[in-house]
Amino acid sequence: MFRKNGADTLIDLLIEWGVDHVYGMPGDSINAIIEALRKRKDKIRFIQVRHEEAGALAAAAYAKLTGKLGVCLGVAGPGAIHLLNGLYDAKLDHAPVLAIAGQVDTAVMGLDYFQEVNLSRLFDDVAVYNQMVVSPVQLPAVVNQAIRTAYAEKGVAVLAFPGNVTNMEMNKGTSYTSPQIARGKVQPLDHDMDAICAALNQMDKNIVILAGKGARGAREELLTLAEKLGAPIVLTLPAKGVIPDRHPYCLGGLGLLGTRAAYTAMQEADILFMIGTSYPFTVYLPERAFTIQLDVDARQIGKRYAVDVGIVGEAKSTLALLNERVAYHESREFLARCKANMDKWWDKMESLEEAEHPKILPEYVARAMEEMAEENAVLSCDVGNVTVWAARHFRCTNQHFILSSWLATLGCGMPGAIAAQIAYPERQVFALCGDGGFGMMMADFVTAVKYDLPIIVVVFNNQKIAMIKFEQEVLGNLEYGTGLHNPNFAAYAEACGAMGLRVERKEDVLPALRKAAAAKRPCIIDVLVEADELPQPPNVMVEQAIGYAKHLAKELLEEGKVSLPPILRL
Ligand SMILES: Cc1ncc(C[n+]2csc(CCOP(=O)(O)OP(=O)(O)O)c2C)c(N)n1
Ligand SMILES: [Mg+2]
Repeated sequence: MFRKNGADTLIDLLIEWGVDHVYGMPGDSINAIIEALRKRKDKIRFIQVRHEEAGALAAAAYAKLTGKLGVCLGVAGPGAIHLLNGLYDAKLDHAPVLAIAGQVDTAVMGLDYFQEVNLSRLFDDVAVYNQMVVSPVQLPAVVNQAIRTAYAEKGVAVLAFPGNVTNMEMNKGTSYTSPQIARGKVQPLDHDMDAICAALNQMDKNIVILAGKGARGAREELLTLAEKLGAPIVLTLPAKGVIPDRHPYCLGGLGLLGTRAAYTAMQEADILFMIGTSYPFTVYLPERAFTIQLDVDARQIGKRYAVDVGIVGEAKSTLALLNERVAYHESREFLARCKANMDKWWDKMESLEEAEHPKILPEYVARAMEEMAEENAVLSCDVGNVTVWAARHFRCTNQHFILSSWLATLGCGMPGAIAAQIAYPERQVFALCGDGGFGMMMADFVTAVKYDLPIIVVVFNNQKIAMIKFEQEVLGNLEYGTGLHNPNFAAYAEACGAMGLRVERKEDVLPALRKAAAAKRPCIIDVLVEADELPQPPNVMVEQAIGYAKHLAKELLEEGKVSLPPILRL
């Protein structure tokens, strides 16, 4: 009679945990796992990727979007190594992911065998749970514990399976634990609530709310609080979309990619209320303000910035409690000033988007995407200047915006879109990529084609890694190593069996987006955009100005010419 082996049991357990797809590339040490996936393909889909990094990035993005476990798979040695970057993305963004890696057979382990890599060491830093499964007896409990830990610690669990273990028959005496995790609610202490209320109930103070990703899902509570306090809300980039960008209380983002209004509000804040964020760029926070920090994770409170009152709790339920207790602040003067600043900012952004220019301006492309994106679209954003255009010129209403927030790994955009389309087959999904970022993972565009995922990849093609060019210039250096030799990405899309649209004129941007959206098939829109458009910071720091001046002087001395950016329109 057919008895289940280790691989069958692993896949059964994944199904019991509600995992409905796995990203990976088959091979040697994981052949038994692939066979087990094949046998259960009615319940769990195997998404074969062309590079394991794309699989791991997609698993991370899936977990960020849905809160559910993302799962990826790679063979011993090279496959496992390829997973690493995507796993770090999950680690840094606190996304629950399970990585399954093959390993050489136990008979040859420790003998520098073909494709043998010390996986326990390789994954040591990235994983919250990191085990090699050496016997079928241990397998079910360890698989369950790995997944439980990934959920409980919102991190990466790694399981390495020697090929022979996945082939072993399950023993009769194996103990089966439960594939489940208990969930609780993190609630603040009364005493901490009293302290926050006392601080927030002081009248005539300028209160600024800085909301992060932890505030996702708490839109209503956040807006009620802001309304009661007369406090503007600044959003960190991972929290983009938590409240609509054009909401009268919203001051957009903070920092290099942020808005001038948010910068000014921080300078004027008497009280800063940080909610669900461990914002890293502390130079943009007030020099001195009474600071309250609310986070579900006590380790984040006071980590990088002096905090006067820390409070542990979930954003939604804690803000609901708080809203019952905070007093209504009559004064709207600070809020009105912030809003006026924000109106000015939006006017500037609109003038950048609409500016006449011989080439297509990237700001215009982001705005055109905003115009035609559906309310519940998912935007998966890559890293580079393209992040600035998306942050500032795509005003979210209800769209879900994801990116590699903390690792900021180039190439995350397209795998994120693949995961989004798998998670939400009915929703419109865009990847916003620079040519550098897309180029890193472009092999996996065929994965979208293979699995009929109608993602729309918009490539902001400036034939440069433009963000780095800008960094070089503000450091006072000359541009070096930043040019890209690109293929025609639209032709590439066609060669992959998808739709490809190359856009060289501004008036063709919107029609191309509409055509792509109507086609409901995978598509690349290759938009040739102005390369020298500067992502101006909201406030130019003295060192940046000096650096830029040095760069111009060097250009003049070493190259005999100065290439001023098209227009410094801000
Ligand atoms: C894996 C990785 N390598 C390098 C970087 C450094 N980096 C950040 S942005 C960037 C350039 C992005 O270029 P592109 O995708 O063309 O976008 P653009 O800035 O031109 O809009 C680079 C190289 C990174 N973040 N990740
Ligand atoms: Mg580029």
